[in-house]
Amino acid sequence: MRSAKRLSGLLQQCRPLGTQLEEVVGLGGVRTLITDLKAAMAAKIPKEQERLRELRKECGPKALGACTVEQAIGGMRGIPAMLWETSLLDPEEGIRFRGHTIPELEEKLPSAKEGGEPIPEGLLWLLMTGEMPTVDQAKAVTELLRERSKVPDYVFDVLRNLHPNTHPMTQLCQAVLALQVDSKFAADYRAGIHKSKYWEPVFEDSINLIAKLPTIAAAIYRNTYKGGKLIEADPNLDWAANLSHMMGYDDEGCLEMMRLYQTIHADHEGGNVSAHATHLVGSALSDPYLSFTAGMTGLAGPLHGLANQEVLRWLNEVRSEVGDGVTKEQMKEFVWATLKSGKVVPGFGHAVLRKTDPRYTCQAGFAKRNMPDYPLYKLVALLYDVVPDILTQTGKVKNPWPNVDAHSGVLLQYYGITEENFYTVLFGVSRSLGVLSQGVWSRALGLPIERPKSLTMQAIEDRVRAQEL
Ligand code: AMX
Repeated sequence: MRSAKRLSGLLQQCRPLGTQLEEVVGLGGVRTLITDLKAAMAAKIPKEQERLRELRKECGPKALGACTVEQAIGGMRGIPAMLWETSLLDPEEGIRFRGHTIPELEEKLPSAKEGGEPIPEGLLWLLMTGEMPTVDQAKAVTELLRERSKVPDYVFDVLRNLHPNTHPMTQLCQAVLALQVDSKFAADYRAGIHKSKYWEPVFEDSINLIAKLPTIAAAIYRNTYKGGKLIEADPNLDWAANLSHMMGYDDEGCLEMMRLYQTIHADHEGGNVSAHATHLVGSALSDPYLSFTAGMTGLAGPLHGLANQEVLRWLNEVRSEVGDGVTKEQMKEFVWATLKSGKVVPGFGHAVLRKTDPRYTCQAGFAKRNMPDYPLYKLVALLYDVVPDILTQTGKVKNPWPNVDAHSGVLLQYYGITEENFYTVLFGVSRSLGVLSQGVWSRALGLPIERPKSLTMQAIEDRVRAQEL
């Protein structure tokens, strides 16, 4: 239980930030009603720093698990070797964001309208502070992001001057790198900021970047597919709905879909390529623009985020070969043909999950509610009946069930966003919420530069031989 002294310490932490404070002391301790996200973070950080210090002191030498030769060679699967606070993945149950499952988020996060889909601003509050936000707190994040959403002209210039065939994910990376000139962390570091304060400019950079990503993504979309005619943000819309609006999609259903899409793609613990790359590069004290770009170049790989583009391409191949009324038998043949040609079935399998991805289930639920007769939805539902059995028959696939990417394209296609090469950009915008929130905590907790040990084959052979003697 927190002492009165501790509580007053927390309040002192927040006061200098000029926030109107309203704390309620209940059985669970302090539930903050502060609507300023940075002040809420400032109130949380000292307690978590203390918790980590204790953990290190008390449990530092304890083992979390061993590393086998197979794991060292096999992409470090299952080695518990990273601290990641914003989410945790259970192989059977799927992701929990700060302890909450996806169905819980759908129920508890504030929405833009009564009974509507959650808004990602609420999730950002949850990821940053660990607390489920009130409606006012989520609204304050919407405001914060709106205030910082203006994208400088030089970013648009960079985008306009790229080769017209530049992939949208490459464009996203270039635009984020162009923004890096404004990094507050890089400037403060040059000026000699004390390490106990790193988290503050990292927080500012992260919020600035998250705020600008919808405008950047929409500009990439409009430049690449709509002749470069950009659409201004609507000051009455929230962060995700504005992304849809600036892309040119104002249908109420599409706004709701975008809110849900941007919420569920945000985080998937720390070991996946985009999260780990962001974390690794950030550990060298590269600022959030540099580290997020590293994450995005990883998300652009077809075994990771680009799979949602690949799923659509693959479904289009099915449709052009077999037509819309494809039967179960025809689908089976198509899946086997894909495998026999040495390719993966995109949207299926996972390095950690061993059941259907709850992000898939959530999107399937949205499709069932909003587009039950859409042929592509039916086609993806047919895949669910066919693919897992075939992947199981190969005898080597550890998880034959669909992942998040198997379903997202269906939702986007339904609302007219048909350009599948763009899909991973939408994934990337959402991913910023998770990896940048963790980035703030990594600096607040003073996590060190990452530097695992590597070995040559000779060194592995020598170590194993030495154990056998
Ligand atoms: N289709 C065909 N083969 C598959 C497969 C699939 N969907 N999933 C796994 N396999 C194969 C692997 O390629 C590997 O074959 P190999 O031994 O010949 O190299 C074997 O099964 C064992 O792999 P695994 O341990 O089950 O999976 P993994 O951890 O090595 O890889 C993943 C995980 C996601 C890369 C893999 O399942 C895959 O390639 N899936 C298709 C691409 C995809 O949907 N990616 C998106 C994942 C979610 C995300 O990050 N956004």
